[in-house]
Amino acid sequence: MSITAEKLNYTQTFRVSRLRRVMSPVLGYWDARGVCEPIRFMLAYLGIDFEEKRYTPGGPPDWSLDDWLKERLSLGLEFPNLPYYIDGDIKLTQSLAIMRYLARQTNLDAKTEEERIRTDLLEQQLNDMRWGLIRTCYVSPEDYKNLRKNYVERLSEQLKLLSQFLGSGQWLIGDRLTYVDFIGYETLDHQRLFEPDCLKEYPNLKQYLTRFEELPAVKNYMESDKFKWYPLYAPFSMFGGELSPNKPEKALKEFSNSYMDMGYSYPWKGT
Ligand SMILES: N[C@@H](CCC(=O)N[C@@H](CS)C(=O)NCC(=O)O)C(=O)O
Repeated sequence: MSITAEKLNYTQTFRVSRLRRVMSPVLGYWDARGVCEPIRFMLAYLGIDFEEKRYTPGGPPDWSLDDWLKERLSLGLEFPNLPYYIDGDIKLTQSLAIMRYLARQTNLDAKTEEERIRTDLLEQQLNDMRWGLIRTCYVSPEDYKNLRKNYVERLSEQLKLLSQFLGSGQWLIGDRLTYVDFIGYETLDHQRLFEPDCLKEYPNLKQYLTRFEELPAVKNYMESDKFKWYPLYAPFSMFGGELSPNKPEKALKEFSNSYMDMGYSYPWKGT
């Protein structure tokens, strides 16, 4: 009897679910949202139990990365990096590869050529956007002021294009939630935390974020102790690593490693 593609898929699915029964997958990243939170959201949405390993950077002035570096080469990762996702004998890094892997197994991937065109385009567009913000913030206090100003000037155009792309759709590729929506939510939420009024002219983007937050599994996750609004980024980032003026009340209570407590000042306050 020949092995059909269907059987192979069945075998692979069985193998993955068997491994999952034996041990939970492990997700490793810094104790921050960074580029990992879309994966955490996705796992919460899918109801996948996983073990979380959160690494903590040291304090100033050297911001030691030892907590991660001491394990970096011992995990059997082909390209050691954070985030990583270890699911039995599958050991992945690169956040987008991890998300695609999860999406393929759970119908959160694109199914038609038209959907693939949209997910590929969005995945890269959103990735550029989130790294644009990260690059603006991982700079010296002297450079930050101008970079922030330039970034905010360009942000509205980026949001306008995304708003047009979404149009009256429920989700980014249309009426079906896919893995790119998890990147979409995080990317837009980081922008509005950075520049609170930035979505004012784009009601469909605001509604999109609310729609995402109201997905029952997402809502449960965001109301649980597992979700942390802050830090978004490393403590040495000029934004998102500290007690932000825009921070929701819940996060204010939880935050324990404030940039300001370490004797640094907020560049945007001019202090
Ligand atoms: N393209 C990679 C970027 C990964 C990356 O830059 N990770 C940072 C945190 S955002 C890190 O600290 N990596 C640990 C390392 O380089 O050893 C992804 O999307 O996963």
